[in-house]
Amino acid sequence: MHEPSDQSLEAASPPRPSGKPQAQRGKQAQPTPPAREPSARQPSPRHRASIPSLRAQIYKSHIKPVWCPGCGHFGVLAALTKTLAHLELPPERVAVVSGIGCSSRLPAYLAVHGFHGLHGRALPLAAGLKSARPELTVIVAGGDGDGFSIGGNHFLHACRRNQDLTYIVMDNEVYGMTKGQASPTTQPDWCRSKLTPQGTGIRRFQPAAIALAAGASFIARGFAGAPAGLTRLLAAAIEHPGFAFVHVLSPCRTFRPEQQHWKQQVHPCELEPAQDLAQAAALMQRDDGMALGILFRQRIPVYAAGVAPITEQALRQIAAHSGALAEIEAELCR
Ligand SMILES: Cc1ncc(C[n+]2csc(CCOP(=O)(O)OP(=O)(O)O)c2C)c(N)n1
Ligand code: SF4
Repeated sequence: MHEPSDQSLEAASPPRPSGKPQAQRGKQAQPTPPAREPSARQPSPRHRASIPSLRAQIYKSHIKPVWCPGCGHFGVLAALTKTLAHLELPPERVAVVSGIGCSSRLPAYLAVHGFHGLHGRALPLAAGLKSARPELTVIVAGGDGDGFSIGGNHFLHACRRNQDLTYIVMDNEVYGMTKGQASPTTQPDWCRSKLTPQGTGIRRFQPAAIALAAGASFIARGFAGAPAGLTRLLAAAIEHPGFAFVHVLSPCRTFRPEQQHWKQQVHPCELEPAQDLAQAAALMQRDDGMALGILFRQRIPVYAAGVAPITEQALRQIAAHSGALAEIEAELCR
């Protein structure tokens, strides 16, 4: 896990405007950051309009992305740093957790806490982190391969658990990092991979509809090529109390060059965000996969895993059972 640099911590803790509601995730009572003396870095009111883009820089690490030129993931990185700046989240209060893939490199490029985990295992890692450190804003990032293939099981359960996490999936309908194999969201007749020269012939995974069916309380779709809209969606997702899933169409320039046409194909979602399941299900049925916006939003209880302190009594119970457990183990290993 890497930690935000001292410089970013220093630069990134502006006093929260007193009237602003505590919009941070976690919604637990949070200590107010100590007031800071005005510093030379604070712009004059005359320059205030440029604050978001200037401040977004402090969330970027010194590491230069190794993504191919034109990769959609650049747009997601830019939108995310702008979102963090817009929400005025101090870097030391944010953690970005990922799995493996080009998209999963995201934490390295951010100056917030980061954990680059195992393929498909970002969500359970993030669930553990959020349970142990509920005051953190925990953002999970990865690709369609990472999240819907090897990590598909975790996706379903994260949706239904409704823990306060934001999950950004950068969907390019391909495994970019391993040189272009079909992923669960690839069209069945896509035959440009040597592994599937005649296509997979398998129906596509429908991320938004599956998230709805699995119980996600916030579902949105953004486009990496429209960073302003994506920034608004990410801000809404981070502020949503509960599991917020943001499906981002993020083209792979190298293995899916035809995705450059997505710019002409995306369109705004036709409806206000659906709030009841039947309305959302009807919207999903008509969804062409290119509609951008908040598709579903619902307030339901947020799962908050109280990390129960281990009591004396619990320890005694464990000790009492350990003899029996040892016997079972010996029986099984015989
Ligand atoms: C357990 C395991 N299986 C397979 C891999 C190989 N692998 C690394 S990244 C990846 C897929 C990445 O695709 P995606 O998540 O869609 O991200 P992208 O690279 O397209 O951004 C695979 C299969 C691995 N690292 N670990
Ligand atoms: S292979 Fe595709 S997903 Fe990976 S960095 Fe290159 S363009 Fe992006």
